[in-house]
Amino acid sequence: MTEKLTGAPRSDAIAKLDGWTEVPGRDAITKTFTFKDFNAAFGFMTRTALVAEKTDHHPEWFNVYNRVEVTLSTHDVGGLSALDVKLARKFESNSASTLASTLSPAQRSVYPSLATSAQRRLRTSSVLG
Ligand code: HBI
Repeated sequence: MTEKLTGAPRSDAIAKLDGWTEVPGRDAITKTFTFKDFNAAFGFMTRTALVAEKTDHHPEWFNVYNRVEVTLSTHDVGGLSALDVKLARKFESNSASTLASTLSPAQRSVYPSLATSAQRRLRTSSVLG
């Protein structure tokens, strides 16, 4: 059973995350991710949505153009839990690996039909070396 984080375990867990801050008046953490454009932001949301679904733990998020504001809290326990910390880490690793945010418009135009970022990454590395 997931339990709410409190005291030192809670503050230590937040301190180890990169760029997440506490939400005033809520037992939750938040981070705003900024990408090159909407394409990159939505690619990030697409992949992290699949992670959330797989882990059965979901973000509260807001997207406008290249910005994704993410808030994490565990509704079942009414506050921050280890599930939020774990999902925060997955969001961080995903934002770093969002390839669409690194491809130039010219490069991206070469791969309009690639189905997955993995395929895109494979093709790009072979092209870009
Ligand atoms: N996502 N953030 C968050 N918090 C929850 O408590 C939660 C969830 N996703 C699914 C989920 N709980 C299920 O266990 C059901 O309680 C809906």
